[in-house]
Amino acid sequence: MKASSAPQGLVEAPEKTAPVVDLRSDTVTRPTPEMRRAMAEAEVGDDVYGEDPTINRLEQRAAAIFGREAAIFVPSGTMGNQIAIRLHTHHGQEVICEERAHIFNYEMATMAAFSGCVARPIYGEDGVLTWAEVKKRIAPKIYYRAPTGLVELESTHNMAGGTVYPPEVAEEICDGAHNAGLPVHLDGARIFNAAVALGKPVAEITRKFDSVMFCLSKGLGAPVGSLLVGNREFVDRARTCRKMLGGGMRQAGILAAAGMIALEKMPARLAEDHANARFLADGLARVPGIKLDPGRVRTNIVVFDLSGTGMTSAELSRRLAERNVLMNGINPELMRLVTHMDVDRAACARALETIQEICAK
Ligand code: TLP
Repeated sequence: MKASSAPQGLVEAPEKTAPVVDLRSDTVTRPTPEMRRAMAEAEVGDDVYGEDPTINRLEQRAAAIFGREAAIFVPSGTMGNQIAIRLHTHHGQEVICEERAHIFNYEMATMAAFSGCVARPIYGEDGVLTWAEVKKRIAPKIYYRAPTGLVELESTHNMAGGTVYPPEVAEEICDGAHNAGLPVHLDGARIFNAAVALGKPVAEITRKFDSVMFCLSKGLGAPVGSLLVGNREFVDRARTCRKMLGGGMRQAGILAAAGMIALEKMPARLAEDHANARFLADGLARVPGIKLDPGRVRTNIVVFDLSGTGMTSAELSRRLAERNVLMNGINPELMRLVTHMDVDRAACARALETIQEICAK
């Protein structure tokens, strides 16, 4: 057994060659043969000079798909979100977000380190906030209160189980925040999953946000990359900020070539991931000791409570990994699984059977 190199608390892919069902995240997908070919043949230039034609095409296409003036390619979703926070806020302000938000829990306090802001987290049922809740938490303009600088929403909401913002709820928050003089950023890492679940185009469901970050490297299957979209002035400033963070990537067209395929072709297959997640959720709901409402599973993420099984998530992860099924816990009671293009229905059925067998013992 090699020494573990996985981050603490997360299971590691086993060394065995038997087929692994990897449900840890949709970030684990490998580029398709078509993506690899496109990468090999990509026309490239120095993107820091704005001369990478493939990057330029990807950015223009992303802006068009979202109905915006401009977009910028960034190496990760985290960088895209943190650039947005930096550009929308000033040091000493608060950022309103849902308490399980990725920007608050999984981005290394960067909003404090880089933008000098603190989070004002609010619990929302299913990770979804409402204007009534947000409104109450906007800091009153009193000299001893840190002003609110930004409202941030996440859709789909990762840790709430891939939940989707109803467009009218998101729009009411955007309108209310704008009337209060506040910008709204969307962490839309999985916004194409939300769009598929709603049956509406991404441009429509994101139209009122000031900026949107979305990832190519999650359900869309690209190896690397995210985009930040907004108006021209915002994206021009984002370019400077990306450079500050070391995100100027030179011949990045190699990545954009795969990203272009992800953007154009992969949204059409996300419904399959959603159906697989629902299949898993339906099966899991029948396992004694596991608690979840399969009706709430609308995209590719399933979060379930396993405390009734007497196992912790770490123990279940370990026992599953011994049988080549990979899944991570969110905390000792909650487990998350994520479907994606590299796990088909048969693989999901095997994962489910393995959980059923372990829980029956
Ligand atoms: N999410 C990862 C982990 O960091 C938890 C995952 O496996 O789901 N926003 C959301 C909603 C995300 O889920 C993620 C990544 C990000 C932003 C950050 O994207 P990257 O990993 O590209 O920095």
